[in-house]
Amino acid sequence: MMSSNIASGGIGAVWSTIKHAHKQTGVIRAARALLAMNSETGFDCPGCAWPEPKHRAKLEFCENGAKTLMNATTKKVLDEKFFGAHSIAELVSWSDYALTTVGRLVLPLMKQENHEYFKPISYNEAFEVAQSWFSQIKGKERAVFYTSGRASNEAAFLYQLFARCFGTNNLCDCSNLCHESSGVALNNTIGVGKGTVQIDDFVEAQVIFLIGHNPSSNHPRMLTTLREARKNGALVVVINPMFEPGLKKFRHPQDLFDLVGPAKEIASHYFQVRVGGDLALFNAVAWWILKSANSDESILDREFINQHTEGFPDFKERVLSLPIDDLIDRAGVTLAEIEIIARLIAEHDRVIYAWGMGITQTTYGVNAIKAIVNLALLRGHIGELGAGLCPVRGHSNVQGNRTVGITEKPSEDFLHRLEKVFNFTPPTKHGLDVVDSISAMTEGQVELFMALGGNFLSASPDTEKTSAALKSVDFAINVATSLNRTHLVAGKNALVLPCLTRVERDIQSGLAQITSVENSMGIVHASRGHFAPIREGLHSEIAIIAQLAKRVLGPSTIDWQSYNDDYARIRDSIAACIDDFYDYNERLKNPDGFLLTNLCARRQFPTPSGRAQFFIPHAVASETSEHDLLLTTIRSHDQFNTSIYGLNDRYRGVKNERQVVFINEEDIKRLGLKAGMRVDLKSCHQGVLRTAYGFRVHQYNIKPGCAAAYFPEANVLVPLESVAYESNTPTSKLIPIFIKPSDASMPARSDGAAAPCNLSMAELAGYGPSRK
Ligand SMILES: Nc1nc2c(c(=O)[nH]1)N[C@H]1C(S)=C(S)[C@@H](COP(=O)(O)OP(=O)(O)OC[C@H]3O[C@@H](n4cnc5c(=O)[nH]c(N)nc54)[C@H](O)[C@@H]3O)O[C@H]1N2
Ligand SMILES: Nc1nc2c(c(=O)[nH]1)N[C@H]1C(S)=C(S)[C@@H](COP(=O)(O)OP(=O)(O)OC[C@H]3O[C@@H](n4cnc5c(=O)[nH]c(N)nc54)[C@H](O)[C@@H]3O)O[C@H]1N2
Ligand SMILES: [Mo]
Repeated sequence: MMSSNIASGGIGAVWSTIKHAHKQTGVIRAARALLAMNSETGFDCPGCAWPEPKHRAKLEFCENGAKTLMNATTKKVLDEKFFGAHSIAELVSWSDYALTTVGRLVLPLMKQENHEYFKPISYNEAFEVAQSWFSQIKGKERAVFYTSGRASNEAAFLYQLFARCFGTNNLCDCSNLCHESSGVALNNTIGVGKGTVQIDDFVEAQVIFLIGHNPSSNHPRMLTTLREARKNGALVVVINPMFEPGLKKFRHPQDLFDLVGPAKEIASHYFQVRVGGDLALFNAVAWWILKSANSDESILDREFINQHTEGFPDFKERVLSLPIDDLIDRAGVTLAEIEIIARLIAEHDRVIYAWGMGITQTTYGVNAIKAIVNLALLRGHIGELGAGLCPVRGHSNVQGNRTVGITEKPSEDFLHRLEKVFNFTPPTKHGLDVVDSISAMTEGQVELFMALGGNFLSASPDTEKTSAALKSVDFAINVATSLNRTHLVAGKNALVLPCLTRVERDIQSGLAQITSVENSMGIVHASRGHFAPIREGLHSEIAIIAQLAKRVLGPSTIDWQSYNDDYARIRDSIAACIDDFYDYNERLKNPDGFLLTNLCARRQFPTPSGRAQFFIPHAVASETSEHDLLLTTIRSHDQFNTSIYGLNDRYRGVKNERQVVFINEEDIKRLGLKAGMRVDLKSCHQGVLRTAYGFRVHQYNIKPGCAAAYFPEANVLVPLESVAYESNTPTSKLIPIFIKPSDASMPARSDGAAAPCNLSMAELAGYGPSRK
């Protein structure tokens, strides 16, 4: 069990950073890298999307950003000898940890059908091979282009232009698995799919909600912001089924006084909601506020509601008719707790609502976010200093990728602009998102898969189904910095094209190039490479896309080579297509970058009616089938998504392993289990049984009836067909499971195709005493 005096940050963070630096980069090179990162003339942290504060510390980084950076600046390379010595089949058997830490990709690689080894080739040979593959495709929509959120605005814009010139909108991305639910919910309510706050708002806020996210591991620099807010008297309210020790106490790792003094409290309030219970919880809070408003109207912001919103009367009527006992039962909290949360909202004018994956990756995730927006609208907590909505983004440029056109559902307006600026007819039919791409692959409708970064296989749900889907594709092209499972599995024939990382100098036609990114708060700023490339001749992502486009598209109205030679020209083209990027090159010279227009922050809502929409909740039918526990999948402190930097999860007390399942003491007893024992986890969806074998029971302070296991190890349990309504995001945070002690005769880890579910519900319940 965790100890209650664990604090996030502190000496532990410093020590962990040094240890990692020592293994990956060397301590001096690491120190140089850390000094350049997030400085005004350096590069953007390749980790998360949390913004830099206006007054930057000399060293502006966090432990986890530092680990991501160490991996990018490692001196270990995968050379000819490496690929001669290890077959693809052997590499597939390696753990994600081993693949992450073995070294950088520096050689273009080719896999040919039925060959056991990757063959190193030159970039030029690779482009020729790719050209011949593209020319064989029987239909343009039979190609899928995936993007992870680390590409710069310039690379992302060029990539979508290439895909659309080729003839498809199949531009799925990691957002489909991440904040898609936020985009959908915010677009439908306030008219813009982004947050409304700036970092300064946190310092002014009276109350800050942290809903379903764990900044102590995933956005550690946010803790510095929260600490400032606490100093100014703000209350920080956590809503999370797991007790996250790192959210309770914090020591700033770059502040000497903080390292030795008492740890600072972050969370002032902690509510342990049931997994998937957030929609019910926020509806119950709205119920309490509206009911109280019957006797005291002043707790509503009537002026805001009248001037800026639509749908209030229907909303009020519906919410007051909701069965409150049912809501609190689903939320797994008491009415007294609902009252405390409601009062925090009703009695304060400056409230920020921040949320993450705990909300977006659930069946009713879109509605849960709309229910959060309802609360902000009731109280006018939007577009005022210290108040607003804050979806906390993941990848460092995931928001920017969307802004510059990475989406399978482009707006008509954007396509018209592309047509006008580039003189070609872009496809108008909407493309495939991640889940639909996997289904299309399974049905034999995809011939070519290309990925600009990311790890499509391990990031997607239903690992075994996704693996089979990727294997069925004829051709796969992965542009990447380090080796991962997708590169080993995707495509009967495959290319892996290594590229520069953001931290390396990118020289084209003799000139050092800059790129740009957009952070979680809509600020676009420049990023400059600092280190010499790990290998001479290593191409940038932009160079790879431009060279590929030149060859695949042949004579074109677009001068791809000029984009390759000078990235400022790409920015000019972005500005020609998206008004908000006017004077892009000029404005990028400002060391703090520039802010994209956010109408909602000015209380202007670009919805069809010009008003923010109240969401009218439905009475929700039971969302889960029979189960032993509701499983959520989470990140450890030592990973960045599918890159596993270490095997510890410091704050949660896990050491040297990842096959663990977090269960409450009460449930361990109820299910006849013992802490420390190995168990198999089973999910059954639409008649298909999925199993994750051999997880160790870790007794933990998690909401009774709920369990947690790490992503990507538990992805095998997430059914491809189980998605959030409206956003089609896999429900990685809400998986009903059965659990039973491991059968020693079963394989130690999940390895086969999903077996048909030939057990009856009653037999399945035998996996442990059922809850009901
Ligand atoms: N170091 C590091 N930093 C990262 C990443 C990383 O892997 N490592 N990933 C990046 C990316 S792409 C993203 S999207 C973000 C992710 O950052 P987070 O959104 O923090 O992601 P998760 O670790 O998935 O955290 C989910 C949190 O939600 C809680 N939770 C689970 N289920 C529920 C639920 O039903 N309701 C509520 N209220 N809470 C729930 C979990 O207990 C956990 O604390 O971080 C980014 N930053
Ligand atoms: N069960 C479950 N599944 C989840 C989640 C969950 O919480 N639970 N979270 C989801 C979320 S929020 C996300 S965002 C996705 C993440 O999905 P992805 O973004 O696809 O996955 P990553 O692990 O971030 O991708 C890492 C790989 O990107 C490559 N890479 C790193 N830097 C660069 C670069 O600069 N350029 C290029 N070209 N390549 C680079 C490296 O090869 C590395 O192996 O996973 C999702 N999957
Ligand atoms: Mo993400």
